[in-house]
Amino acid sequence: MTQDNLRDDILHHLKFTVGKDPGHASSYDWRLALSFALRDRIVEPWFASTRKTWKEDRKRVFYLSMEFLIGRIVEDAAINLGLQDTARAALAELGQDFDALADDEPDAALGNGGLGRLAACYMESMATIGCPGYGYGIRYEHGLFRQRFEAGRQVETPEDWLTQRHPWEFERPECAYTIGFKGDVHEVDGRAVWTPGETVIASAYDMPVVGWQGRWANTLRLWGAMPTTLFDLERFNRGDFTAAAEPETLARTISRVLYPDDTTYQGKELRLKQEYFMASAAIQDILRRYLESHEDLSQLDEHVAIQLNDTHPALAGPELIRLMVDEHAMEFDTAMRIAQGCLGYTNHTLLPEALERWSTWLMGTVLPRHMQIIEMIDAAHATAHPDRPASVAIVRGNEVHMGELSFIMAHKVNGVSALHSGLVKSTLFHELDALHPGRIINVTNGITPRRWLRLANPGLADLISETIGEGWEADLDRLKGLEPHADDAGFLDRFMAVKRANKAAVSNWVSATLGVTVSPDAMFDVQVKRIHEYKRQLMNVLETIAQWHEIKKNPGGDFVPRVKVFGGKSAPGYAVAKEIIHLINDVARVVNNDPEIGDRLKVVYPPNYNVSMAETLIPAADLSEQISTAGKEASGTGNMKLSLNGALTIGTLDGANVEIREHVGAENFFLFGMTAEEVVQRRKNVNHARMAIEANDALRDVLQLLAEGRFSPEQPDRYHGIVDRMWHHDHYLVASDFADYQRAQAEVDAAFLDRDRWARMAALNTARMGFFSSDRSIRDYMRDVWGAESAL
Ligand code: H53
Repeated sequence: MTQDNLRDDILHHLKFTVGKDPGHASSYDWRLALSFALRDRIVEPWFASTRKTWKEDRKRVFYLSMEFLIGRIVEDAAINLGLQDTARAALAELGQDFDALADDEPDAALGNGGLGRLAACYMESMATIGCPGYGYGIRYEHGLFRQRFEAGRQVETPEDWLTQRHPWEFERPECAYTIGFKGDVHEVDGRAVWTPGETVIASAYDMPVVGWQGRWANTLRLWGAMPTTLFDLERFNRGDFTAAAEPETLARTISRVLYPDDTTYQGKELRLKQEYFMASAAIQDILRRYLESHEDLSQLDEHVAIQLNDTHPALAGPELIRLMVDEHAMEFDTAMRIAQGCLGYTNHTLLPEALERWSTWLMGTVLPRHMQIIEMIDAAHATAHPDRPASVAIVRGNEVHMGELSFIMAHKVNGVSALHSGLVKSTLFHELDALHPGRIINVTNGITPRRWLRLANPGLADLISETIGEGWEADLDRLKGLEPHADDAGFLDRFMAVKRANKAAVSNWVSATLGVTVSPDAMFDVQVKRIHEYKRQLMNVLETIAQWHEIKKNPGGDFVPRVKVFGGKSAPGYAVAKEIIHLINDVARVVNNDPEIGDRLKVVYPPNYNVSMAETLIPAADLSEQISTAGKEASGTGNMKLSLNGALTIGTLDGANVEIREHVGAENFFLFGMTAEEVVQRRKNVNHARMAIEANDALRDVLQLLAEGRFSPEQPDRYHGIVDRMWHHDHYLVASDFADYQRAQAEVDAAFLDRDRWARMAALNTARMGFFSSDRSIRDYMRDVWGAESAL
């Protein structure tokens, strides 16, 4: 692919696909033309991959997820095709700037946070490895809301990525399935017949996902909902315009919006419909594909692996059984065995508020046949395990428990980090584990190094290639080759020069967008993730206040300059998280405008943290805050991105932090806080918070400042709720971990002052993160769960 070819293709698409004259084309037009030209290059490997999988009758993996947090696509595609430099040069000839066009692309924000981004990394890794795979999800018209701050408060506005043309999708109107809801079930000749009361159509939209070096491409198939009944012309002609459009409105509601809750469960009927809509469309599509080349479904589990990304797609199990039994006349027991052979279930949380449960009434109303099948699954399990405790039943207390359903329907259940998988075994599914030893396994999460290093941090990526040679992007263990250079002053200078340049770029951006000046020589201390009590952004901001207070008490003192960077959204209905956001913004306003503080402390909180912002902030971080209450963060993946990009972690022994610390070395990680067991013990002391606060003058002062309204003079009682909860309902043990957190922060300061030591530690973090490539995670799944092989 030469520069001339690509230039001509871009011009061709600008003219014939976008319909614009170069003289009048906007950045948007040029970006579309570039996208189409790159997309053309994916189509060949995409077809070739499908043909090969088909011809060799390979086992295929279907990854079902309600979220795919893809982010931008153009640059990622260019990089994986090896065409980034060519595209840059071709565009330059046309008077266009590649980076500006890449920046023009809206994020595909079809996810909330970690779980959705993980699904996107896994799609990319499957394509890189050549694992024949399909992603199934929903084509939400509105992805995750946009976040703005108004007087420091989070305000949500709708996200509308699809108001622009989406050049990466292929519409497949011919690939459509009917999805039923409600109605009733009758018996006809001894067979159950479900007559749905409502139906919608699931219509497919395909996105090719190309792997590193364009050797393989898989499909991400997203379903859009359409009405089954056409527009009611008769009603329209009678003048009843709203009623005429009613079926359409009803149907489209299903794929209208992404639920903005991360790790909380809401129990809304529309959400249940969305989950079934996706699961049913996926299963119908899987069976249709399979039956194109096989006689019947008896060997399905030898050719098909279906992964449930959390319980959200769990209805795939009952739906698969329903289709095998009701439509393909299979015996229930056989259908159950085959379904279990196909299904794997990934658990992503132990938080009780995140575990999905549906009232039997709602399930029975919305999906009457599935409710029967769920009861049959439960009964079959009870029969097979006559001594099973009542607490493992799927249906109990008038609720359907989706965790138990997923566990029982799957042949493998996995947690997402070693610590989390251990806790899944010893707590959440303790009794089921005893009945099914060996079913629970661990697959530690991973991240794709193509997006999170090659794309996000080209300076560091180039330095790595110059130092250890090309090819580490697809074999991340090779980063180990950097280790000997951690003692080479010349290398460390270059390593830190890259970091400095990334920080300078962020500081320019912060100054342009937020009007806050930050020095690139200060330590960039970054906490970016969803706002949640268990992630303890509150502990970070309280420590920030303590630091401000220290400087105020000793204005002539020496302090290591820090920029506290926060990023993240709260669920719209999560009041406590929204108070924390407000507090961070109030603290930022006071601290940043305090002339006595100067460069020694700044707080920045750019609104609307998303994948593209992560790509900017992560390469500029010196310190990575991974400070969740131990036992609460299942894995974390931001922790991996930051460490890979040379940030040192201050963190608790939670989720994948444990394994990161083992890999990078305890001496290159700032550990603090209670362990998961200590957390459980500590909570038994009802006075834990009061005792911790009374023993810590700095924390007491901070709470006093908050109580006095020092950060909200216009409304002095604004943070009384936070102060009160700190004293009396500190469920996530902020107070109990605070002193040790401060101790660790002081160690961070000391290490940062020793520039050489810091550089060495940072470089060793990058060098030792190979294990956390999502390629390794996908290989683990292929071997331990899916029984699938690479087709490359
Ligand atoms: O999944 C990530 C983990 C992270 C965990 C997150 C998650 C969601 O984003 C949403 C729902 C849910 O149950 C869990 O909180 O720790 O890294 C990917 O496994």
